[in-house]
Amino acid sequence: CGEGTLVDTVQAEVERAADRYGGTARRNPTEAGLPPADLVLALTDALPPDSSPATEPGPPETLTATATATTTAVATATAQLATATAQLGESLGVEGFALARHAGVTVVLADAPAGLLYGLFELVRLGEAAFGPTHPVRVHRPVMARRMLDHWDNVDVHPVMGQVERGYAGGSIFWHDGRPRGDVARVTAYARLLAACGINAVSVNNVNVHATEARLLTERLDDVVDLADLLRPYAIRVHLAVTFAAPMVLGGLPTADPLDQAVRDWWAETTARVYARIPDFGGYLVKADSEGQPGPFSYGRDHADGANLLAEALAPYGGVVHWRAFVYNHRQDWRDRSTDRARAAYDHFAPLDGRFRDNVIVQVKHGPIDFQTREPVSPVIAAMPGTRLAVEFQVTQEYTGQQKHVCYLAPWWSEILRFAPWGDDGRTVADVAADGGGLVAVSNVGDDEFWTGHPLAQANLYAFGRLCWNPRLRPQEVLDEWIDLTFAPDARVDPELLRRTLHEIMDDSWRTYERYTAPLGVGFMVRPGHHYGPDVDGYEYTPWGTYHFADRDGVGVDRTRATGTGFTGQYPPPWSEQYESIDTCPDELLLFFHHVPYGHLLHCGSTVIQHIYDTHFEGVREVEAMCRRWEWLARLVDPAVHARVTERLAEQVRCAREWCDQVNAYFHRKSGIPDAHGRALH
Ligand code: BDP
Repeated sequence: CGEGTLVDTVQAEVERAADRYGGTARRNPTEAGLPPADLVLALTDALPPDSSPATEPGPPETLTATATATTTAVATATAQLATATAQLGESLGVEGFALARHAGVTVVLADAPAGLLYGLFELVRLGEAAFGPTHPVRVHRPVMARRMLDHWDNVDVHPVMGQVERGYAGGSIFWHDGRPRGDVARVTAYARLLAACGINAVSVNNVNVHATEARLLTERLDDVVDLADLLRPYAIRVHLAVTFAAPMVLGGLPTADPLDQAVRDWWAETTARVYARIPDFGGYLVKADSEGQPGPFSYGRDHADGANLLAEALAPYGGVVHWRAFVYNHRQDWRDRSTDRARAAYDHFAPLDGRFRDNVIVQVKHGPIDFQTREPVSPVIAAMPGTRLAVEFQVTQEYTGQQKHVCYLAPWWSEILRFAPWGDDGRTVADVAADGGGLVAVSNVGDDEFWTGHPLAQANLYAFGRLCWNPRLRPQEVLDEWIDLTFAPDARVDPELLRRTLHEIMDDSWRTYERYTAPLGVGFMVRPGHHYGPDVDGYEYTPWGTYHFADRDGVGVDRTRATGTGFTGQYPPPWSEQYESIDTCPDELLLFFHHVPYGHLLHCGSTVIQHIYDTHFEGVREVEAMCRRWEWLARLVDPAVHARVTERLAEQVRCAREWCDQVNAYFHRKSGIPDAHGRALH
């Protein structure tokens, strides 16, 4: 992103802060020596060559704020931090920074302007702690170079999906009824919010590319240019979801065959025009041959041919193509037990390992099916060592309560990121993403006054960005940060009570959600189409490939090599063995991998059927407790926030009871086994 613009952003932010705390802010002081200051943000003169062709590296910049410390103290503190950082022997990189406080001066040092921006937001997170007696030298660098949000926003209102596909926070902040929304203030505020979380890339339209959205690439490129201009000052690059059929639907060619020369020329010329207008354009995002989207299969080509076509066009400008691995047959015969949707991504992509160009990022959903509340990690993540992979999460709560339910997802993402596909001493999912294409998530933001519909769902957006920056952060500490940043100190009568109560409500809310919905990793059981609320058999006899196979004797999907679909064989050891055996398969994934009788004894000591009953009653009780806790906060949070959350919690209790009633009644009727504690199962 443009160097000059970024320094301006940091300067504006420093001025804002200085204003707020009664100080002054100065840029690149030319007076003799450094000015007196409490805070110095300085660029080293070791500016690395910028990857953006748009800008020339400028001279080192210094920004200072407030004026109490002496000039000598400023010079000493800055020099000390520079020396300490140099001694660490590692460069800060384009986005990293070092932070320390010495002799009454806090210094943020970066090699490039983006580092200053992130350093400033770290200062905001630290608050007073950054201005205490001392703060040791800390170097911060993002673990993931790519930290991306995908908007599933339609430009036109889609007749079924509306303005935002799977959006639960009102309309799009980018688009309205076929046109750009034009809300500059909102998009700028969003860019600032994302930069504060650490996000540096945004795809601005839905992966299901309909007619109007397709034209963003060509005749409606101006709309994208405008968004890029608003996001750039916060170090965010714009990406575009494109249709594979673009050469036909936009270019009038008779084919979109990736090996056809005219098609290649069309992509090259079109991409050149994009970069002429947006020199720091991030690249394309493609959903191909999936759920009705066009792709290379129509021409007898594979996904490497398809992805490489776009990569070739983007390569001269340093752009990338995010090519999604979410490819499966959504028209399967539910009677045919040999087709397993869980296998699909691996079956399509693993054989192509090594064939993708360097600037292709294969974007893999974290689980093999589709963003369920519980799934094993996708085996694709361990199967493509010769390919850059990005792991995709879903911040928007399609399957996790649609921002009507409290469901803090960071514990779930953290579990996934720490998972070691090759066994405990091997690399983790986070390592694979860090070495490859980073992390991507579907955004949960809309034009709602609280941004995310449910005010507590903001924590998921924040946590995603923070886990991209550092996947080893603990979800509770991320929640602490979010609480501190979200609830202004003056609004808090009792900050400790607020913090403790929010932790009690949110820390375990993902597991609570899991308890009252589909059991033991079996997934779905949601109402077809919109995916909210329970419908145990809703998908059971449909072509979508999401089944639980419950009958009078048992439930679950046999994905073993011995007797099932063979999916367990897609994992490397030890997981291929661990999941294959009913004795070693973790309880929480039992029904994902095995079909078992209701009386099967889990490791936790309960039978499957009793576990279903118990967890569903427990889940409802936990939501009821959340409601009581939230009531205590009536005096501590903004009344409008309190009212919105209260209203959503009422719906969550209603919906949790409905889940509990339907799931328990369903399995009671199927199995005929009563509850060991004699509770009514309806
Ligand atoms: C599913 C959503 C659907 C998306 C699809 C995707 O239901 O709306 O288009 O994922 O990721 O979860 O492409």
